[in-house]
Amino acid sequence: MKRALITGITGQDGSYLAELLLAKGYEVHGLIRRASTFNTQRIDHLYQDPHDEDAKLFLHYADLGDGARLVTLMSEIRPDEVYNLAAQSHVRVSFDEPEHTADVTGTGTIRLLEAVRLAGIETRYYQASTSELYGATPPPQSEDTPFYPRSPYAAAKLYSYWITKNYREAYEMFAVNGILFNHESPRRGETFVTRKITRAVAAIKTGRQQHLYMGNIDSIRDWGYAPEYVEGMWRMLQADEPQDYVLATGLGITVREFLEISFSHAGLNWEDHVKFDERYLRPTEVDALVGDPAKAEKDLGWKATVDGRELAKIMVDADLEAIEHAGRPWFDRVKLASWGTA
Ligand code: NDP
Ligand code: GDR
Repeated sequence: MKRALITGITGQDGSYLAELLLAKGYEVHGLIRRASTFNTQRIDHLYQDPHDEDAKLFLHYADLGDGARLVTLMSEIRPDEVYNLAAQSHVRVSFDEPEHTADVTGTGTIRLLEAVRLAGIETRYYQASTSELYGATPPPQSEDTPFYPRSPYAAAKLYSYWITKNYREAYEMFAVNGILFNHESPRRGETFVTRKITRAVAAIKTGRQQHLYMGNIDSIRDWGYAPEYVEGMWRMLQADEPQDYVLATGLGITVREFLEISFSHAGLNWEDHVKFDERYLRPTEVDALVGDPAKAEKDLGWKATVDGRELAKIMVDADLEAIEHAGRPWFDRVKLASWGTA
């Protein structure tokens, strides 16, 4: 049985990846942050009593700011595969908290890579790199396109990209970067633009909200469907050689078009409800990201099947259903979980 360690398991991607690896028969270990309230909503449906002999999912308190803890856990768990998905991942917030973002999203990566090295284990390492690295470089963007980061978040991820590559070359580690374009789902964090829109559509449709305040709606993004992207992460670690790959759909649409599709899918006109608020603008914007995923398709047989237009409808339906059922859209059944070790 293979053993995997996922940082960021409580996030959108971490939850889908945990599902995927458990379905493949892995023993899965996830790092969670101690918080004053439960933060495991996205994985509560995967809960297994750790006293159960058949338990395959285990959670450990840790933070990417605590290098010693990472070394201890890496030595104890000795995973075959490590997926580093943890980050302060919000671009707008990174302008408000640049130092914290650098520490978690940048320096956190070297702490984890050092933990692998110091534990002296043979493991395959996945780094969650991003299309934000391309920043001001116009599309289409591929593995060969030069980087031009436009935010503290992207600059921190640039460090993580290069240090991952450096550990691959310096220590012959199987360490790869997945350069993933935006990917979304009903589990997407509520302050990213797609989910902000689809939640508002559901609230407006059901009479709970009147207006939606937005920033720059001219930017273009290549939005894909998160469950398909975690499959791509896994495939990168099963390859014969460690290489970096772009995952994208190849279709770019504007935020405005995502608004139009989402509102009209619910029988609404977006222009009746959307207002501008400059607080959602960024000091430097990334105007257009559209990926070229040809290498992943050729080498890994990976291809996105859901694009941004389809995704908007999936997410609106899920948020409408969530309101109807006053619950979480992605769970068939929610188990009462008590993960803590304390
Ligand atoms: P989320 O923001 O949904 O999840 C981030 C995860 O990181 C959460 O589990 C969070 O924990 C954890 N985390 C944050 N800070 C720390 C810390 N100091 N120590 C340990 N864990 C921490 O991100 P996504 O799932 O959307 O993305 C996964 C990764 O992929 C991120 O690195 C992101 O930057 C990157 N990425 C995402 C893309 C996307 O479109 N989704 C595209 C390209 C890259 P908690 O739940 O406690 O907050
Ligand atoms: P992004 O995602 O910055 O691409 O980073 P986000 O959804 O936050 O923004 C996409 C675009 O929408 C514009 N926008 C708004 N964005 C938000 N959040 N809120 C608004 O009100 C709003 N109005 C307009 C933004 O300006 C931007 O152009 C995401 C994150 O998941 C990163 O972690 C990841 O690396 C990249 O995708 C790829």
